[in-house]
Order: sequence, then C-alpha cells, then structure tokens
Amino acid sequence: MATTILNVSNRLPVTVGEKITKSSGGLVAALEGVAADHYALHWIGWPGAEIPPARREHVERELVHDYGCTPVFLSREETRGFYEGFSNSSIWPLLHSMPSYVRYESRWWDAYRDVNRKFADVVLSIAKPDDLVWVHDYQLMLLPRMLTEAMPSLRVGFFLHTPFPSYDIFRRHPCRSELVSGMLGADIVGFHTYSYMQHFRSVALRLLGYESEITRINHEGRSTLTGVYPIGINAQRFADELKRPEFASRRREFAANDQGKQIVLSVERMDYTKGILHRLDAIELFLNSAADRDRVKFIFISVPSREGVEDYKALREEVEARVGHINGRFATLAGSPIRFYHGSVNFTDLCALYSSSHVGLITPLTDGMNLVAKEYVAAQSDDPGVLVLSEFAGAAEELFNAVLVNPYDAQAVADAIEQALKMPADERRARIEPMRRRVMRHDARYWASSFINDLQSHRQPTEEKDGAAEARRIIAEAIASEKRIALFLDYDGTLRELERDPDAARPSSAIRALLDSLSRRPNVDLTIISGRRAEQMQAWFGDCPFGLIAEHGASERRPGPAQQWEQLDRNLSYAWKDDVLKALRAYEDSTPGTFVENKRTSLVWHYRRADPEFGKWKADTLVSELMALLANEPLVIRHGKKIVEVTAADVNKGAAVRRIIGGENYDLVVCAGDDQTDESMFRLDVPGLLTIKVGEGNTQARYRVPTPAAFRKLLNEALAGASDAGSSTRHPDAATAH
Ligand code: GDG
Repeated sequence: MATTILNVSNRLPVTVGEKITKSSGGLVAALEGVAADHYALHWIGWPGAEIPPARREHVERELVHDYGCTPVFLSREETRGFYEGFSNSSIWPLLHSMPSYVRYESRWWDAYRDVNRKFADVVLSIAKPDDLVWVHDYQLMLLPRMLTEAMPSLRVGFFLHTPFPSYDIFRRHPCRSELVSGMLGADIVGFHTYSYMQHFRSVALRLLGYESEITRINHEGRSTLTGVYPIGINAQRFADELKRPEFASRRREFAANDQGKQIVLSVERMDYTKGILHRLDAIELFLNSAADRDRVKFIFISVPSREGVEDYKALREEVEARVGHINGRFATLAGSPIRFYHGSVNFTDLCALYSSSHVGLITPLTDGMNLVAKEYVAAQSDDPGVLVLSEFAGAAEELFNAVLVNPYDAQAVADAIEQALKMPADERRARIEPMRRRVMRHDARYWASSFINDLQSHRQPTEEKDGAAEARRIIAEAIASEKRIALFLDYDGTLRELERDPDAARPSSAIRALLDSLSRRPNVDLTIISGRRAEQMQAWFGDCPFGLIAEHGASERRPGPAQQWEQLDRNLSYAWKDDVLKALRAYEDSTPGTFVENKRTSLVWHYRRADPEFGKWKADTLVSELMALLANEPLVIRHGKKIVEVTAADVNKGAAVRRIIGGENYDLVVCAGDDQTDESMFRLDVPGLLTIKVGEGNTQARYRVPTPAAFRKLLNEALAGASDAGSSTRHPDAATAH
C-alpha cells in the first residue's frame, strides 16, 4: 500500500462558500505531482470560512470524499486570536525582523495553542503510524511536537515559508522557547535559505542549549534534521500559459494600452514586508531627476491582504496617499506616472503583465522567498525584461543575475530603475537566461519531492540502537540470579538531566525512588560517583545507604549514612594550583558569564552561561594554553561539558572504582557516565565490566542510551525484569518512570 502524505497547512486548497471551489496554487500542483506515482495525498486545514455547526458534517463528508481534504473547523473567535492575532500580528512581523510591528496579547497565545491542538487532534484522528506528515508555516509551529509526542513513530516534517530571524530578534518574543521547541518536535525542519537555517540553529543553541551540526540538532534523545529547500513555482503552468492564444492577445492589449511607454511592474500582497513605501520613495527620486517622465509607467498590482489587522489597514491608507501625492506631483497631459491597482488579476493577465513589462521591480524589505520574482523570470521570452530584485528576498540567492538592490537605499533603487530601463537587449538576455533555466528546473515539484524524500528516509536514533536492550537484560538477569553486582553511576547528565544552574539539579523523587530500589537489593552495591564537592553530595544523599564518591575520586563515603567522608588524596601536592588559578582567572576576566571554582582537589573554569560559541572557542584556547603551561606536571586537563578542569592525574573515577572493587569478587561491575571524566571508568580492565554511555559523543563504553531519562528507564526496567524473573515484587515506577 502506498505511503500517505498528510499535508497540513493553515488553509486547505479549497474554498468553501455556497459551493466548494478548488484552488490551483503552486503547492497543490507540486504535491499532486510528487504524490502521483508513489504516495496517497491527503490535506488537513482550515476551510477558509466559519462553517455553521449544522453544515459541518455535510461539508466534511464532501471535502473528504471529493477533494481528499479533512477540515479543521474554527469559530470566528478562534480565527481572530489564532490567525489575525498571534499568527499575523505577533509572529509574522517577528519572523520578518520587524519588531516594531510585533503585538502580543496572552489570549492570542491561548488561541494559538488551542488551535494548534485542534489541528493535532484532527491529524491524529486519521494518521496511521507509517504516514508522513508535512506541516507548513508559522501558523502551526507548535504542531510538530504535539504530533510526535502523541505518536512517536509518525514522521513529521515542518517547512517555514517565511524567514527565520537572528537570535537577538527572536529572543524578544514572550513565547520564544515554546515556539522553537514546538518546531523541534519535527524530524526535519526546512527553510528557504541557509541563513534562516543558521539563525534557527543559533536560537536552538542559545535559548534551549541544544548543540548542533550544520544539518542536525540533537536534543533529548531525538535528532531533528535541518535543511535548505528553496521553494519553486509551478513552472509547467507558466510554460503552458505562454503558449495559449488568450495570453498572446492579452499581452498585445496591454502593450497597446501603454504604447510608446516602458512599463515597470510590481506585484505583491499589500504587506509592510514588501517595501511598498520605500519603493515609492525611490520612484519619487527617479521621477524627480528623469529627463522624460512620460516615457515610463509604473504599474502596481497590490493584492488585498489581512485587512482585519490594523497595521495592514493603516499601510493601505498610507500607500494610497503616497501614490496620490506622487501622481499629483508628476502628472502631465499624457497621464500620471503610477497606475495603482488594489485587487487581484487572473492568471492569464498576470502572465501577460509580467511578459509585457520592461522591468519587474520587486523590492521587499525582507521576504522568505518571493515567488513573484521567479514567476517574472519564467514569463520572459525572446525580448526579455529586467528583474530588479531586493537583496533581502530569499530568491536573491538563486536569482543572482538580477539587478540586486538594497531597498532601504532609495537612490540606489532609483539608479537601478534607470539602469534597467536602459539595458541593451544582449545584456537583458544574458541575465535572464540562466535564471530562467534554474527557475524552470528547480520548480515547486522539485522542491516538494526533495523535502518528502528526505523525510521518508530520516530515521530517529532509537533507544535500542546501541544495544541498550542487551545491557538491560544482563543487569536484570544478574539481579534475579543473585549475582554480586557493583553499580557506579555518575550523577549529572547520567542519572539527572543537566541544568544551566548546577544547584538546580536536585534529585527528583523518581530518581530517589530508583536509587532506593537499587540499594535495597541485597546483591547490589551502589555507588554514586561524581565530580561534585563532598558537601553537595552529603546534602543531597547524606541520608542514603549507598556509597558516595566526590571530586572524581578524591573523597569517599563508604555505604551507610553514619559513615564519615575520607580524603583519598592526602599524599598529593597542590602546589600547582597558584599558577593554574592565575591562568583561569584571566579567562574569567575576559569571558563574560564564566567563573572559576576552586575545589579542594581541582580548579574548574565554568562557561555554561557564556555565549555558547564564544565560550567554546575560549575553552579550546584555554586548553591549549594549559597544555603548554603544565606539560611536565602530573596533572590532567579535562574539557568536560561546559567546563575546563585541572586535577591531579592520580585522582580520577577509574582509579576510585578500582580501589573500591579491589578486594571484592563482583560478577558484574556496571559503570555509567556521560562525559570525558567517566571514560577512565570505561577503560578499566576488570572482570565483569559493563559500561554505558549516556548521550552523544565518542566513548569507549560498550553500550549507549540517548538521555538520562532513557538510562533511568533502563534501570527501572532491569529491576522490573529481575522481579518478574525472581520472586520480589514489581517496582511501581518500572513501566512509566522517566
Ligand atoms: C509567502 C512568503 C514565500 C500575487 N498577485 C496575484 C497573484 N499573486 C500570486 C503570485 C505568487 C503569490 O501570489 C505570492 O507569493 P510570494 O512568494 O511572492 O509572497 P507571499 O504571499 O508573501 O508568500 C514568501 C511564499 O510564501 C512561498 O513559500 O515565497 O516569501 O512570504 O504566486 O503569483 N496571483 C494572481 N493574481 C494576482 O493578482 N493570479
């Protein structure tokens, strides 16, 4: 059976009025093209109008059967908060780096969350585990996480049609973390350009602490791929239209209308991101110095958009006033320079306008892609026009043979208009041809199939991948058969998730219950082994019966709450500390957000609160500096998770473990840890050693689990498995603990 693509976007590709009419956008053609041979295609979205409850069942039946669409019905109140409010008045300007337009009301956020939840419920009601779900755009940023949390086997892709702004802009939004975290629920997140993708990675790192490679963000045991997929146009539809006699006749009519004039055409939705007012400034400058104003006509096709939003109404009024002013100022007996049309034209007219104009003037202040630019290129033939395009449209990356302009520089835009109008035919052809080839080849269908193929082949790193099941079985069997077991468990990043503030990483009740169950097994000797100070471990685990090792093995408390802490490093000299402290202090001074911790047995420079990239770079330099400084000292320099630590070489977790198990005869020695300091345990050569790495990164451990939650689950399940096999009662948390 063919895999089904569930395509989820705010709007369905149909409009429900008295009757249902299908729309013919690029997305529809692209997906139908991709689906034709390999997939079944189904759409989920809002039908574009408030449908009275009495009509809903009937409309839904017709949409599902005749159009392959499942509707998400929304009340007028819901669309106000979700669509006009949060989507278009809050995140649209944010994503376009226009914070002065960002409005925020907490009830919009509630509506946005609720509507995303409604979409999730509809998707989940029809999705099967093997389906591919493709979620589109900024109205549904929370949806991917809602879907994968409810149905982890579902493969979910998210594509953002707008730009993604830099961290400095994005961080201003009150719901910033939820929005990014929602997107990261997807298996793949796609953008039009590399820079949007980079911004997204930077936001994931700086807001949520998720490190990434260029095209992969690892977080909480999942991996989200990020990719660049520049959207294309429905190229075939343009190629076909250009051959139609109706097109040719409309083109002739338009040319005849403005005979003897050169036409400069702009087409867009009436939106402040499209740079209409800035363009009018440039046109005014151009007209002011033009030798023969009557020679040029500017045509604006301005499609009404989001008129329920205050800023859009205000923009329309301002644009119309400015057009009136310019027309008044430069009108002659031959006419006025700008023909402004606030409305939409049909496809044939649109193509005829593109094709008959001498210049396509497309100057958004910022734009995810801008399909109009690509369409303008596709509509040119023998005697092509010139594309003048804003550098800040995503399309500029592909259409680099256009005359590229900075829309904020009115004089430069005026000059570009002049240059375009005077450009000789050879140069016009030489510029358009390579762009046309690219636009026709990398069309919407190409875009959709690259995204779907990547989504289809993406696999999550599953918990079982690295043999966690085998480790669990060995531990469970050893517990059940009453073998002697030693467990050495690191704490931060292994049993407990890391926290930005180390003091906040207190053990939860689930962790306490787990440690309690383990230590109550008569055949298990449990030790928590950490780099933390003894006082901290005493405060958290002082009343527990198991063993504790602090400062990577420099001090130890034997099992039993009444036991005293013992220093194990009495013979070591710490004379090296003065020089090292000086070096670390210099880094503390020159790297905001970092600090030095002076432990009894080691010195640590912490950079968790520094800018992640700057901090990492400084840490690498510090390590090289320390290596040179301490070349002949019996010291170890560790670059751990957001720390650089210098310790005596004789103090390490491996040595501590070896000392504890020295005289004993254990059948199984389990060592688990998450960072470099744990590798000394993994390298031990002792009988019955079983080593588990928690998280990413190189390791000598035999087994791996992705997260502390997965590790706790492994231990709980091993206990439960042992209880099932043996006689003890089943642990209550075993199935659900996380
Ligand atoms: C968003 C992103 C991204 C316009 N006027 C008429 C008309 N149109 C059609 C054009 C084009 C579409 O509307 C506009 O697409 P854009 O890409 O230019 O801009 P947005 O609407 O802002 O789209 C954008 C896009 O999503 C896709 O990812 O490129 O950056 O903002 O197809 O042809 N069509 C007709 N008559 C008109 O008067 N028939």
